[in-house]
Amino acid sequence: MGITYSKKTDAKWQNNWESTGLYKFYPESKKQKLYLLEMFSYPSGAKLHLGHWWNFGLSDIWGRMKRMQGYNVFHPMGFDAFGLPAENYALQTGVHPKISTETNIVTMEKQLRTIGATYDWDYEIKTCEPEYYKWTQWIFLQLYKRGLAYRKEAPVNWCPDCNTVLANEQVINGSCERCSSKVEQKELTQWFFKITDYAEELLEGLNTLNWPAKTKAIQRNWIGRSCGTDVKFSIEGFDTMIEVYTTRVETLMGVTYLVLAPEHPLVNIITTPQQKTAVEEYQQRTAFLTEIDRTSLTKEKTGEFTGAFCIHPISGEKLPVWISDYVLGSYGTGAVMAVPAHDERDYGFAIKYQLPVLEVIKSMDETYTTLLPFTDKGVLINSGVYNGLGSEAAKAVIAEKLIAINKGSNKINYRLRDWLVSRQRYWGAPIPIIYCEKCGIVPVPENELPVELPFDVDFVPGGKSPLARHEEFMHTTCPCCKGPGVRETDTLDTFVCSSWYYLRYIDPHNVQHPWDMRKMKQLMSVDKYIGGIEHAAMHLLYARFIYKALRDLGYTQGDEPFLNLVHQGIILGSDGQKMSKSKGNTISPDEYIEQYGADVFRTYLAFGFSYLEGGPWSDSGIKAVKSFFDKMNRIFERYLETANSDKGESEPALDTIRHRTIKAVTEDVEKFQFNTAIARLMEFRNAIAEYQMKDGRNTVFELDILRDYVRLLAPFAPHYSEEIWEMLGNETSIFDSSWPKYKEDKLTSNTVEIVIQINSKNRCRIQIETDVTEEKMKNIALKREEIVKEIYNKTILKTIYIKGKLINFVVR
Ligand code: ANZ
Ligand code: ZN
Repeated sequence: MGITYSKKTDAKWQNNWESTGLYKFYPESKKQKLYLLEMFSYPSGAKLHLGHWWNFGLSDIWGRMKRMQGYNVFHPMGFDAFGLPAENYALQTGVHPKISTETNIVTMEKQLRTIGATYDWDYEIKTCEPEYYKWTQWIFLQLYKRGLAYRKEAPVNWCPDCNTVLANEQVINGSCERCSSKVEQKELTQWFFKITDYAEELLEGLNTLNWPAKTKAIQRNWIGRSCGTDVKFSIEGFDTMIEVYTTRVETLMGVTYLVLAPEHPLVNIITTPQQKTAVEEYQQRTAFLTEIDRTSLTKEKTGEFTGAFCIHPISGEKLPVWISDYVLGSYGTGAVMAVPAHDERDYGFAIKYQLPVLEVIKSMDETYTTLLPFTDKGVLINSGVYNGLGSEAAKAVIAEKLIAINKGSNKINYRLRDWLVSRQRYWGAPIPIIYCEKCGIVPVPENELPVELPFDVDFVPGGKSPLARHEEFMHTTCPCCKGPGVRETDTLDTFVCSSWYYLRYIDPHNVQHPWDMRKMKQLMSVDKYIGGIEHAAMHLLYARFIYKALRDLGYTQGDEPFLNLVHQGIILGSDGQKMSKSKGNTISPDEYIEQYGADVFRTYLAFGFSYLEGGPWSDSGIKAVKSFFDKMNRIFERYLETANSDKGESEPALDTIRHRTIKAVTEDVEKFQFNTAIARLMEFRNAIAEYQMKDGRNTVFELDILRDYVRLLAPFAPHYSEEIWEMLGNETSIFDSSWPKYKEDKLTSNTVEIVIQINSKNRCRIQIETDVTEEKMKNIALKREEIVKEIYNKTILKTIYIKGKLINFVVR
């Protein structure tokens, strides 16, 4: 009986799964829940591409194994449907974002089914639908009520091409992450979420998470906890003080000047009349620079003297006060004490403006000739009573002294900034706020949500939100005084939509509440979250913050949304570059599916690349995987041909391989090491085939071994495995059967491989019990076909048997 596998098999089983509801999630099930989540997909116009198969097809392998292991797997899918690409596409083509997005979603839903992934589509969500963004707006209002959403004028990153502000996280090396235009700085009134209130908890919580170390490091770095001291310097001729923030207070005696950020509020007060023009010009010149430009280490330092002097808190010395853009207004106190001998930036600045450089730390290592700036720890010199102290000790002693004389305090700063959530674009969730001349900022009452995004909008961006040109949307009545009001016309950053979608999946059709608390408690947290590492500093931090904020409002339980995180690697173009349409190096999976079927393609992806590392695309191994399928066909065909014959002897060696394979595949899939798992299955297949062909005839086979084989294969090749499973006489889905279990005592074999030689030449090998007697060994060997034909008509002169290794027949 011939077995064929093709895309027809795929369709047969996809239809079968759909009609039997195989992937329906049953919340009432008594089995242990397991929430498997892949990051949202973005409904782009393109057909399903390689990345989708890679992300969604392969994580499905893990999910299927878990299902067979007896978990009640919750595996939803949906669409992150708001955002700039659809809006920019609309600007190019005139197709309304709502229409293009909806069309794309329909195509993608259809295509995602062809991957054969186990989604329960009843739980699908789309963030651009009012049923969803009603609750995005609701979350905004909850945060607003608790003071966690606020509005302020602030210098923001402005992308001149996208015509919108960007969060710090969306600026990559000074450029817009979407369009790569150079980002500018602008003063604007914007909405922020107070993520900084959670800085410490977001940092601490990382210790509890089973996430890749690199990702935790990125988050730690982004949160940027810094432990230091605020130090006060009085200003000559003024009552106020300049407060600086330093992490190196032990260098206090080496301060030779102070630097304020150009936008520091004291600048205009203390600048002398002679320096006024120069200082103001400098302020104007630096106003549009972004933080990235300003903090660049390679950029030449610039600055101006204010004409003012301050007094060193311990030595009482007079120090000049300068301004420079390398000091940021938004970090620490916006002012630094410059120690040019021990800080790179201060050193560059001091050399350029010929300011004194005073060395106060020298290396512990006597043989070391100090090159300035010397930024390591060491021993204090030129520091009066502190001379001879080590850096660490001096830090404590000097800080104590400053505290005692009321000139200092210990301080913790974070690099993390509040999350800027307003965008001046059309295709997003409207911010549910009304401005009233009389009442000020008025939140839209919850029972009036959603604030619907109007359809008929001229969405050409012009610096203001396109919604500001929609009279009907804009003008409304104030919920407080019933007088005239104007709506907020900015929309929410799409990262707000994606910061809570995993909660809505749990209860996507609830019209009363964002989710049912009982269901939430039953399903949260996400047990395995899969997505790209590019989300390390944005989505993954935002979602953790929102989850914690909602917990404090009583809407979630537990402290973290995603306990386990896996980053898939990236499949690059065959040129080693990131795949992109503009580079013309994208790969379409369609031809491969057409030619080989979904399972060969899935298995090839899983086998040909490391899921966690990715790599450049090549299809050179796909034929080998196809032939692996052909070879698998043969072992099943042979079995089916002999299924009704009597059973042969069982083979302990094969049983050992079986149990070893079960163990290895289970462990590898658990770790997302799919490629090695498949290599094991290939070895197992070879062992089965060898056994079947032993003695040159079909050995009647134990069904048990084949059943285990197909079940181990099933997560990788779900359609093919269902087909085989059915042929083996099963009436229910293979995915309703259980995952094979190995027996510890079967892992070590009590068999050895013996080489059979004739006149010292290897002829064949056999597996045999370790304690086989020479007599039995000889009998078995002489019955092997390879040997029979060699000694036919010859005389055996001698037999040499080396226990556990070989048997050699000397013949003539
Ligand atoms: C004196 C000093 C001496 C410093 C020395 C460094 C080395 P982190 O770790 O990032 O917190 N600094 C403080 N506020 C700043 C601002 N608004 N803009 C730019 N730089 C600022 O770094 C803290 C250090 O960065 C502080 O310690 C300060 O320089 C500088 F040998 O103070 B230090
Ligand atoms: Zn009002």
